[in-house]
Amino acid sequence: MSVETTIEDQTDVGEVQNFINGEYCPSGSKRLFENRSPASGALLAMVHEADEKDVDRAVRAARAALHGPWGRMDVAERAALLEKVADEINNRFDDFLAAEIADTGKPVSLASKIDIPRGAANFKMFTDVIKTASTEAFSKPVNGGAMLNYAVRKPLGVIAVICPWNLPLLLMTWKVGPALACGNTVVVKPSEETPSTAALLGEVMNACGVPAGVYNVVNGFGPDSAGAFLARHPLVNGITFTGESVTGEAIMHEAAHGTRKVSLEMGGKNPALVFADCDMDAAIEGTLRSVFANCGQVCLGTERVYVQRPVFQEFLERLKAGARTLKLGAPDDPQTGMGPLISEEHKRKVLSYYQKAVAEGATVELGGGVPDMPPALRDGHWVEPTIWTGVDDDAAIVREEIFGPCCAVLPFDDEDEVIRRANDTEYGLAAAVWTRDLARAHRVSAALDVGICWVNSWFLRDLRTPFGGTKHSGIGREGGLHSLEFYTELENICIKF
Ligand code: NAD
Ligand code: 6OD
Repeated sequence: MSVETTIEDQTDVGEVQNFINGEYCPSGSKRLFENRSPASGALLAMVHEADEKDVDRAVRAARAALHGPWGRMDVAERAALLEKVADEINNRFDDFLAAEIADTGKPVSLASKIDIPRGAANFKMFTDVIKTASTEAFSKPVNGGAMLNYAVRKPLGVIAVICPWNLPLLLMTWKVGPALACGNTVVVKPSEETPSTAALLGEVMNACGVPAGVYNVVNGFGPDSAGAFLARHPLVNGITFTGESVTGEAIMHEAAHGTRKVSLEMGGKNPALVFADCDMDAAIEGTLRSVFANCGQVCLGTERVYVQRPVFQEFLERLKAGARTLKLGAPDDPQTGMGPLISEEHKRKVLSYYQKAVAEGATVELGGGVPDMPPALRDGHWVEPTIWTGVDDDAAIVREEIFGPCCAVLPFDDEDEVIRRANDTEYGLAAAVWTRDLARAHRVSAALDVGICWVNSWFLRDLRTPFGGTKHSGIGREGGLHSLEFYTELENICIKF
């Protein structure tokens, strides 16, 4: 990503266009930017950057679609169409898989189990929810007659969906699925790093007969580009965002103009709490996944691991041994266990923390540098899985979100102490607690200031349950009925009779 050029400069590399009103459209300004493989640095495609007029056309197409056939469909018709979309994603599983692993560099073993199946499931699950969603009704006598109050659920309107690069299809459909199920129309702004699966979904929408203008995609960057143009567009009724906390704050600021609704899913600095009574095999397996899955680029991932002193050394040795077995390699190799970071810029950020750790006096238990990759992958954004000990709670690597394959392992003595230290952060997204003591599991999980707390697991979730963060990790909850709350307006109708 990043080098800008124009349409006239192009040779024979593939292109990713915007998708507006059911058609693929070139950039109005003729500006293109590169999409490169994070694994090899190879040029994958040139992406058409939407200018302000393109974004305006997309938003207006979305607004018009609210009043076309889409707006006249009942819930059952809409749900049937979205179920077709889910099926068609599964029919084109290999296309989505290839696009996702090319854009992100993530291993095929991960994307084929998590990203693409969830991309389809997000449409199915929310159609199930909307088909059975009810509203309240109250009737009572009044002045010799009666009144009936009931609520009707209406779409919010045009939804701006602004997405990150770490789980592109999964996190985009997590918002587009419920938004469409509720009868809204959407304009999606994928991350500039990962434009391909959002573009591919346009083909699926057309193939399934989703009316033009219901699903639109504009490509580009954040400030002074498609992201900012979309967030400030006055015809956008709600903005749903996943990404960095600082970006979420800027978007919330924009949303204040015109009093638009926002849902923000943002950063984290998530703790794992490993008690001496845990099932050690499960704690090691879960923590290896929560630290290193997707090269540490999961918002729910663990970057602080608190381990009770009696099992500290055993846990550390086993975590290191497990991390040593992670095979770094090409995304399409089924044996690959860990891919690269998303970009050169992100690699610089992660490596700056690797250096800071040393400067802060950390003991580098594992990794801490750049791996020696085979020639075909040398221009990718590779870093080593890294584990530190010997740092205080106020070290930068313990306080700031790194979003890389690394964690600090810190000893603790008792429950109250570890709860206090786990909560001592500006973030509040997720936590994992490893213990066999049921009473402790209930006590500790309830005491943690987070949106989701796993006990003896990680990344396991029923999609009908609330998802979101506290403090700087976000505002609002999505998932199941909670998504319906965000993507709809409730109107109270009061009838006197
Ligand atoms: P980012 O904030 O840099 O970008 C996210 C999106 O916002 C991109 O599409 C970007 O182009 C756009 N954007 C940037 N500035 C904008 C602006 N001023 N106006 C409008 N749009 C703008 O985030 P990222 O680097 O893509 O993702 C990594 C971050 O996302 C990490 O902090 C991670 O914790 C967080 N994240 C959170 C969750 C969650 O559910 N809480 C999930 C995944 C990722
Ligand atoms: O599983 C989900 O629905 C979800 N929102 C996951 C977020 C992962 C963050 O990187």
